[in-house]
Amino acid sequence: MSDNTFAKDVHRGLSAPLKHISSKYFYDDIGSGIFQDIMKMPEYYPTACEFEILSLQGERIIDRLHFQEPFNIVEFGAGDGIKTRQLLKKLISSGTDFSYVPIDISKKAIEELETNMLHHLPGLKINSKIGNYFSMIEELSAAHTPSLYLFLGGNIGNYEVNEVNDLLTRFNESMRPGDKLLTGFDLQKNPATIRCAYDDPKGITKKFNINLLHRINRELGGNFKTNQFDFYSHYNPMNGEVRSYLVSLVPQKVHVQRMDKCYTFQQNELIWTELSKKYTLTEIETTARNNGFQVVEHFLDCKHYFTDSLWEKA
Ligand code: AVJ
Repeated sequence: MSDNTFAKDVHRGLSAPLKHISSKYFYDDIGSGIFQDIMKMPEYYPTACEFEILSLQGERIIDRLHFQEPFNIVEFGAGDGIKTRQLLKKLISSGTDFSYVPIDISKKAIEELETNMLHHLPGLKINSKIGNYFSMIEELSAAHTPSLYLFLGGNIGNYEVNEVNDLLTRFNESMRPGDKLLTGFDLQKNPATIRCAYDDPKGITKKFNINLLHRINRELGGNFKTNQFDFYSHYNPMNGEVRSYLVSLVPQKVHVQRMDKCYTFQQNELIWTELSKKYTLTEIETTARNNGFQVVEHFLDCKHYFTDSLWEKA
């Protein structure tokens, strides 16, 4: 991503009547490191749940693909790949002929993932792609190889309903009939459990959010005094939405060199940073149907906190 897009998005977000910065900007090198720490917190349950699903139910997921070999397993935004590895391990040990195709916009992320995967699974056929999801799906579809697309980790939770529909429609249009999509959705559950996952006692999630301001200081020459901002996260069990914010503790002005602009904050003014939507199984089924997919099966962890839902292009 070019710095210029970041500068434009920050400018637009901080000039809006309700200030906002997109959660996609959390993940610079430092932010990705803090996210690794979040995934290790006992309160942040989704990682362990999805690990359990892919470790214990990998064979059952594979059984429902009904693909002719060779096929592709295509992954969007693989991260460290530890969870995906559980699934790939099963396929390799059963001698299945497939290629693993991770797609990411970051060359560095792809190179690290490749090294790591090959270290653990030396027999893996890996065909990494650097670039945009949609153009890559089209390229893969043109080769007529059956494909399972992975969109794991609950990343879909960061999208608003209309964005989810746009994204899934575009995936669907680029896929071939019979291709499958496995998506991770965090499920609605005891609201207190969800609240603790996003408002942790050690303040790691706060640090993750404050890093956005550090990133603006580092990359765009901002002068945010980060100790003059707090973090606030709210779960609304009526609609399944966790929304997270930075809060300006005092009236203040912040200058950003790159844009040569000043942004004014009132006391207690918010910067909205993230949506982490929690779904019901019914909502997931409606979402699938509305975007041209048929649900094959939901694979839940034993606590029913999370699902990897397998869909087929109808
Ligand atoms: C990586 C988008 C799934 O929303 O749960 C973790 C990111 N934000 N804690 C999520 C996140 C705060 C995470 N996703």
